[in-house]
Amino acid sequence: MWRRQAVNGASVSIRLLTARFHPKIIMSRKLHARRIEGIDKNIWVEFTQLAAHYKPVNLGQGFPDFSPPSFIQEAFCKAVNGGVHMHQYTRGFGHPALVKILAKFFSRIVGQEIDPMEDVLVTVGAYQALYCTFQALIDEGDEVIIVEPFFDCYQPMVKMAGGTAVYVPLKPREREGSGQATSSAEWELSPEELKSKFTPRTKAIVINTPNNPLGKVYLREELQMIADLCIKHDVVCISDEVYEWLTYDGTKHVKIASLPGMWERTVTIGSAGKTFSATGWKVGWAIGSDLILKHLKIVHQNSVYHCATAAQEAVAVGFQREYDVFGTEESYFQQLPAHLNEKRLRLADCLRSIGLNPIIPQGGYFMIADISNLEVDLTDPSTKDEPYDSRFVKWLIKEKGLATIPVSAFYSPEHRENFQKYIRFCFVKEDSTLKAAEVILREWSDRK
Ligand code: IK2
Repeated sequence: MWRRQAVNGASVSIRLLTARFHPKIIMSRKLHARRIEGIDKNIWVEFTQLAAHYKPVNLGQGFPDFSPPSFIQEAFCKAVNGGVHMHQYTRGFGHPALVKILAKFFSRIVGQEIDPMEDVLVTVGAYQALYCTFQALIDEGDEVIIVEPFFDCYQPMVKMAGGTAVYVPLKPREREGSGQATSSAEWELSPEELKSKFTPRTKAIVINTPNNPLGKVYLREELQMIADLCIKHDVVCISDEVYEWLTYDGTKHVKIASLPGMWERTVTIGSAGKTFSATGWKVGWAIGSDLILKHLKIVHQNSVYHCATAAQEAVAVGFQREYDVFGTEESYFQQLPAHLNEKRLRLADCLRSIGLNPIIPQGGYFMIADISNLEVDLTDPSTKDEPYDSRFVKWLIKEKGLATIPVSAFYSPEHRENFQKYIRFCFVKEDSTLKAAEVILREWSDRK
């Protein structure tokens, strides 16, 4: 049905969406593909909407609320003003300047000659690098081992690729007496348990170091144990290292791709968003042997094809600068973790002072804390079927004006029920934001 209506002074015909045009009525077949069934809920969609509605102090989603360093902002402005070619398509698998410097930079770290044109793929954030990897490597019936807790998109991406996720947990080490773990270093993989998850159908394992949400940074020995299993069972390792520069207390990040025999079977995933505190730019990459990367490129060329030229140019300039000052005090890769360490300690002090038991992260953007000591009357009927941490977090947003993220979202649907007692705080925030969060938490604690 059509109706005439005035729009900006002109009379136009508007099509009214009546029942006659409703898809439910005109389509007799189901509209969605089976591969997207059961993955409709998304923690970031849900909590971003809640944050937009209630405008809480936001220690929820992992993005800095401070500016990226001036050298990279200037590089972006220069790129945008850099002539017509900065506004047009560049090389689909990655802007030449960016793949060249990524290859040069990471060759030095991995200890392997990385070919910029063959071994690097630039993507729309680490998200798309993960998506290309799963789509390119996983077949119907393949199993993918995922270490829990894990960045939530791994499981739906494995499902969309037709694979089956098999989970193995990081568990807090048993302590003498009744004390709980206080550091992410105490969360470990059991070698026996991990070994038991490998079957003839295992195609890949996904690890994330430093880990989101826990902050665990895998030791070389732990990575060697994983590497040995990958080699023994001829399995690919997908190593999500988006927080690679953010380690604390002298903890060293080790790339599993740098271990003997692992370059050929590892896809390493990175993010310029996390590297340069510019998450909105959505520039990421996958690096690995061309024997694997060529398959990711097929997915990329037939889906996204290309990423924003000016943003890639700016990231290239940023990496060139970091290459030149690597290992010096001028390096952003040294300055950022030092700066974030203060925020990490500050948040930990605050959480302890109100009786929470934070798990101190060795790396990354986040700190999780046990909320089981907190007595809260969660009577909101709209959340009654949700895990306890999710109900708690919604209550905290609505009643106290503070946003965090429930840690059960980083567990598989099968295991979520057993992990409802932690919430995740992002400490990569301005001091004023952390201060506002402290005021809320302390006032609440004083009133209890
Ligand atoms: N991999 C991990 C481990 C990530 O944490 C992220 C970004 N997560 O941020 C949201 C949050 O946890 O609050 C990504 C991949 C995706 O990175 P990118 O933004 O480059 O796509």
